[in-house]
Amino acid sequence: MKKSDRIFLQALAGRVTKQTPIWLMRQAGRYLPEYRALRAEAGSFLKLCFNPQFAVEVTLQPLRRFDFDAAILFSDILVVPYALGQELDFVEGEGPRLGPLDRVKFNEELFHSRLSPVYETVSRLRAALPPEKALIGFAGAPWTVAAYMVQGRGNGVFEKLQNLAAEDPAALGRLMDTVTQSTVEYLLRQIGAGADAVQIFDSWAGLAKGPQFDQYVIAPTQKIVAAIRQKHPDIPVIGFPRQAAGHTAGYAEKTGIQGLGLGQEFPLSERPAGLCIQGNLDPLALLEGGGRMREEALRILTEMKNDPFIFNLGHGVIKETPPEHVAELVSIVKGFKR
Ligand code: 1CP
Repeated sequence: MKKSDRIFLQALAGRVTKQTPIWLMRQAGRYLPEYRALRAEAGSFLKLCFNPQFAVEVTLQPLRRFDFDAAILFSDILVVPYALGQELDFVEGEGPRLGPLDRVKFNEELFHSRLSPVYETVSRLRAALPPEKALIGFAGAPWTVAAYMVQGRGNGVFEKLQNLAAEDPAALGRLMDTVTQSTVEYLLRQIGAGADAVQIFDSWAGLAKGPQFDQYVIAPTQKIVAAIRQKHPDIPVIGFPRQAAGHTAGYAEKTGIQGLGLGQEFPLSERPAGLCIQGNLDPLALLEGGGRMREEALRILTEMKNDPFIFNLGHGVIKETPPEHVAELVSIVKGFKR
């Protein structure tokens, strides 16, 4: 068994694999009772992220239940602002809260020392995973991370980010540069510790309008991809520019990514060519299960039959999702002959 035998990596290398590889965004998390138990034991979400023993266990939980082809490091995109010196707290039942921006600064030593438990988690994971399973590292894209940093929380609108872009683009540019530089460092360390691929989550790419899209979504992502390719030409990068709509093809072409994550709203018939596609099943179909889930999964599998493709959702697993639906989805995907 060689690394190149990992079916997930074959798809990213542009091969049409006999079976369709599958993993799910947020495959570790609150829909699993064993996650909720460990989360309670750890006491807080951040303690879970920064304790390698807990983080390894939570990452592996979904793979013990389901035949996924990849594990994704258990962490969060907001550990980067934290490592840059911004206060971070996850409020029970509400979500992340970040402190003021004035202390944010890239101090290389402090940054890596704060994130060292994450690197330790990655290296333990690679050692623990069976050879046929890939390990995905990740980070938020600079635009999405900056959105939380400027807004101080998630609200889906991020009006403070929009105001900063309009009123002080130079300040936003400096913040984006800091986040871009530190994200490169962070992903290179994850790769050094054993990540087989990395995903860049740009969950709020859809908020970048007109010329903002090239400036704030494509350009920083292109820099990150180029820096990774320079040091690790064999490590694929998956970009997930959620709700990028008409900007999606330009993103795929200009950033230099090997894999493109598509949300459920993106029509597969309009997918860009020349790279591996990932995603697209509506998380609500998985929540509902039964006939609707089967029909939608088979529609996607059939449409992607002759292309390099990784099965996934268009966004994360919803926390009310019954785990049995996930088991059934995996068996539908694995049973589909290409
Ligand atoms: O237990 C809990 O209460 C915490 C819930 C939770 C979990 C399970 C959060 C808080 N983060 C995570 C893990 C996580 N986050 C992973 C782990 C790996 C996996 O997928 O299994 C990943 C990849 C993320 C990435 C992430 N965090 C994104 C990008 C993907 C997406 O969902 O769009 C974003 C936007 C975040 C921020 C965040 N972290 C947590 C929450 C609730 C949020 C969203 C905040 C908001 O906008 O309201």
